[in-house]
Amino acid sequence: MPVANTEIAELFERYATLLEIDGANPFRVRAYRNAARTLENLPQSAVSMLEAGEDLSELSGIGEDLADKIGAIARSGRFDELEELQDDLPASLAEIAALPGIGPKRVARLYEALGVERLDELEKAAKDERLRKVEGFGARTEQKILDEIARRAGRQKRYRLASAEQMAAPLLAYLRDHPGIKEAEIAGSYRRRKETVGDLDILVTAARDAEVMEHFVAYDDVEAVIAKGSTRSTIRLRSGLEVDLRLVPAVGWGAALHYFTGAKAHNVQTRQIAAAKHWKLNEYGLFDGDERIAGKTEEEVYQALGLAYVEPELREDRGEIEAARDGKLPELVTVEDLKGDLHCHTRASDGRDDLETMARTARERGHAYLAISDHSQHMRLAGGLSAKRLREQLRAIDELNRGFDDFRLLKALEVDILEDGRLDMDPDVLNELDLRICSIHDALDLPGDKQTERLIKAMDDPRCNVVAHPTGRLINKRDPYRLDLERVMEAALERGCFLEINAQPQRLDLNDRHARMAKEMGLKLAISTDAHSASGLAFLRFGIDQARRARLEPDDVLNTRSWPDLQKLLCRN
Ligand code: DGT
Ligand code: CA
Ligand code: CA
Ligand code: ZN
Repeated sequence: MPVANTEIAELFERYATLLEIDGANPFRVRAYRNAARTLENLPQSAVSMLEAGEDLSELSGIGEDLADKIGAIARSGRFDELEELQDDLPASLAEIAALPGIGPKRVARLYEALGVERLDELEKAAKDERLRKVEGFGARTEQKILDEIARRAGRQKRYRLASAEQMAAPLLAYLRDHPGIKEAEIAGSYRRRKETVGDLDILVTAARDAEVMEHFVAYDDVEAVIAKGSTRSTIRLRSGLEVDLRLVPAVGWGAALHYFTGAKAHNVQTRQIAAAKHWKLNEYGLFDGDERIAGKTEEEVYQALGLAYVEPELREDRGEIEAARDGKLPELVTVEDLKGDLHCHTRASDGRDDLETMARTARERGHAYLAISDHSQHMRLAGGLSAKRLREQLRAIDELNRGFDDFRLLKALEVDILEDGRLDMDPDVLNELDLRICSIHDALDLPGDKQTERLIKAMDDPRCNVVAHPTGRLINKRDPYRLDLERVMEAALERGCFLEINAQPQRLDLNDRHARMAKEMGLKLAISTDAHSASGLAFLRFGIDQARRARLEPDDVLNTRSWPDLQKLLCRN
């Protein structure tokens, strides 16, 4: 049964939160959190690993007990312990704990002091100014909570691209497996690689039409069949994600793929170009009266309209039509262009694997280099490195590098930018590194001008090379901090610093619009995984997705270069 890793991770996360509210043993709480994180960072689906007979307890952070629980969830789609706990503690408490600035301890306090169990009760308590009377809450928290509740109410659920992919890939394989189905592709925002998707739009052509829809609605993971027709059906998966399936004639495959890939605003443009030639473009083809001009392939449709082929990632009506007409489309960067990865963690801080495993895996992935950038000591909870521990790591890196002739570990550090803009490491030690990744992890709610100055001050230090996850946002979880990104980019450009596209599926930071802004200013970017395990090194392609949406070409990306060339570029003097 295809339960996505992220779904299991969410169950564990919710369980950990409820345990914490319940005052359970912190080690137990942490075990579930760690397992959730391992699952989130796992590139293969845990369920398919189980099906292949693999032993999940070999994954770090997952013991036999947790491996059994994952197996049980995979079989039943349910997590019994969570359901039992929810008999005693209202599940809605976990929802409240997830609000920014609250957390499990404060939920317990609210529950005891005011009997607040649900979001609507919390909202009422905040509106009645009763919250501020509880220890640890003030008028400001009250307002923050009200803002957040209002924001959530106005938002339909959108799924992170990587989560959608974990649900889409097995479904697509299932469809392609059917002997009557010839072609099957996912169109829509998914094909455009948008950072979140609202629903999946699948197109198929078939030899035996009648069987297609039966096969589709018989899929294991279906929670509800919303509509079932002869050419179109809609289902809802257990995660809540909806999927549209359309059966289209092969002769119009390209036109349908174009139409349902969108975006709508792009389609409006292409339809107008057709109309100006007195033609008609729709999901069945491109027509001159009754005569079909094109429609079998997308390439054919673009060509007939006098346009170069536009990659799906660019189809957002952000100038791509004009570029396609004038032959000025960018040669988009691909994952094969990347020569290495410039940000990752090992066990020395909060990563899961050791240096050697990270190195071996990166080399097997075809990387020529991997920068080891554990946290600096300001990140105490993440096991940040002191100067002494960093120097030990540098020696271990030298040792390992002696064993490679086609690969190199780069010496780096993810240095915390302190609240006053200083870097959290002795300058002499920083000078011993190949590069320095700098980032903000605390005081996220500074006013915009202060946060901007903090970042620019960090870049004033000639040792700063790359600013990691520059806006700090977490998709669907945390907004970016207040920041004048344009000023930051200008400052980076003046100083010979760079910014990052962090490829963690929950970060994608910079996002596509910001990355495009950088490109237009002439600022190059790193695409890095920020991997916290060897398997996390597979996430580069999610960074590439957003880079392509931002029109980035190989030259715009730092790590398309060999290490000697990159080294020259990083040199700030
Ligand atoms: P989503 O699902 O919110 O992430 O975004 P999309 O882009 O996948 O949008 P969706 O699922 O509503 O529709 C899929 C594609 O179908 C959309 O990108 C363009 C096309 N489409 C849907 N409705 C219309 C329409 O009314 N006019 C035109 N021209 N195209 C449409
Ligand atoms: Ca869609
Ligand atoms: Ca749709
Ligand atoms: Zn990091």
